[in-house]
Amino acid sequence: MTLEDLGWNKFFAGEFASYDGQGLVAGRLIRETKINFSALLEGDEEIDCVLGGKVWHEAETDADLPAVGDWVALDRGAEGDEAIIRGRLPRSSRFSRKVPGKSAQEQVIAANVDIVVVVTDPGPDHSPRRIERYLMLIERCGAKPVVLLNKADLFAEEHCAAAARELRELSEMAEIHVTSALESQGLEVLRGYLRPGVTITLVGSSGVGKSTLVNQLLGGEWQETSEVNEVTGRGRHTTSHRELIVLPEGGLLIDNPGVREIQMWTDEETLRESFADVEALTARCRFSDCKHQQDAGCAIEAAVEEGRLDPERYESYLQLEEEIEELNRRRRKRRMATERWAKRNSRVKARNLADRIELEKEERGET
Ligand SMILES: Nc1nc2c(ncn2[C@@H]2O[C@H](COP(=O)(O)OP(=O)(O)OP(=O)(O)O)[C@@H](O)[C@H]2O)c(=O)[nH]1
Ligand SMILES: [Mg+2]
Ligand SMILES: [Zn+2]
Repeated sequence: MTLEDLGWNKFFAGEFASYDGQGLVAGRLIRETKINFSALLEGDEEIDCVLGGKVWHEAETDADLPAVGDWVALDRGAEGDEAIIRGRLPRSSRFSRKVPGKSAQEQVIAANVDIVVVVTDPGPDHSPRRIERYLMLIERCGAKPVVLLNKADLFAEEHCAAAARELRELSEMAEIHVTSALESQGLEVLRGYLRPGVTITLVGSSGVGKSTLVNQLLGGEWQETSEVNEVTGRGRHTTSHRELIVLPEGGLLIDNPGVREIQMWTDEETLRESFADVEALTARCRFSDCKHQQDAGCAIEAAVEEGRLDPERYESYLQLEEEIEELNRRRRKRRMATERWAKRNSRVKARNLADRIELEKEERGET
C-alpha cells in the first residue's frame, strides 16, 4: 500500500516538507483511544503512537489536537518504543460537531474526509429536521453529502420512496439513496464512491447500520454486529471508538460510534446560505424586525399559508436561529473563561483532557 492509497496527495506532501531532515515519517491516524493513537504508514505497517508534548502545548483548543483521519509526522524512536506524534499536518477538511452538553467546544469527528455519509432509516430514525442539520454541517466542512435510508428490507417500497422524496427536498447537493445493508441492496452506490485514496466517513444514530455497511463492504470479515452475542448473551455490538478502515479494493472508510445528539457547529453565514430562500422572503416582511411569529404583514407566514413554503422548513428556520444565538452566547462566555484561564495554562489542559474523557464515556453510553 502506498501513501496515496491512504489519501496522501500533493497538498500533504507540501505540508510535510517542513519536517524534512528531522528523521520523521508520515502516517495517517486510524484509531484514537483515551491514551494513544494508531497510525498506518506506507507499506501497510500499523503502529501505536502518543501525542508529543509540543503538539499538546500548541493546541489552543481540542479541535487542534490530532483526530482520526489526520496526517501526522511521527518520530519512530527506538525499536519497541511507541512512536511520538511531532506534528499534525493541516487538514484539507474536517467534519465536526459541537461537544455535547453545555460547552461550546468543537469536536472533530473525522479529518480529511471527502464524503460524509449520513446513515438513517425510513422508520424510527427518520427525521428530516435532523438530516437538515447534518447537511448543514457537511456543507460547511466542504465534503460531499450522501444520505442512506438503510434497513429498506423492513419497510414497504412506497414508504422508503416517500421518505427519500422528503429528504431530497432538503438539499440539491445531497445524494439520497435507499439501501439494505443486511441484504446487500444498494451498496453499489457506496462502492462507486470508494476509489483509492478517497475517505468516506459514516455518521448517524446508534443502531442504524453503519458498522453493518462497513462489514458488507469489507466482505463480512470485520467487526461483529450481530443482534445478540452468543458468548455473552448481551445485546448488539455497538461501536465504541472511531476507526479508519482501508478497503482491499481501495478507498477508506471511517466508522463512528452513533451520535445521540448532533448539535450545530456552524455559524450565521452557513445558516443564511442554507435558508437563502427563506431569507429572501424576510426582505418582504412588513417590519424589518419581524419575528415571523404571527407578526402583521409577515411574508414567511404568508408563504406557508399559500403553500409556497413547507411549514416544517419554516419551523426549522425559526429554531435554527435560536440555536445559533445560543451557540454564540456560549462561545462568548467560553472566550471570557479561556482568557481568565490562560494564566493557569496547565489546569486548562487538564480540564480539556477531563472533558475529552467524559465525551468518550458519553459516546460509549456510560453516562
Ligand atoms: N433489517 C435490517 N437490519 C439491519 C440492517 N443494517 C443493520 N441492521 C441491524 O441493525 C443492528 C445495528 O447495526 P449496526 O451496524 O451495529 O449499527 P451502527 O449504526 O453501527 O450502531 P452503533 O455502532 O451503535 O452506532 C444490527 O442488529 C444489524 O444487524 C438492514 O439493512 N436491515
Ligand atoms: Mg457501529
Ligand atoms: Zn416575517
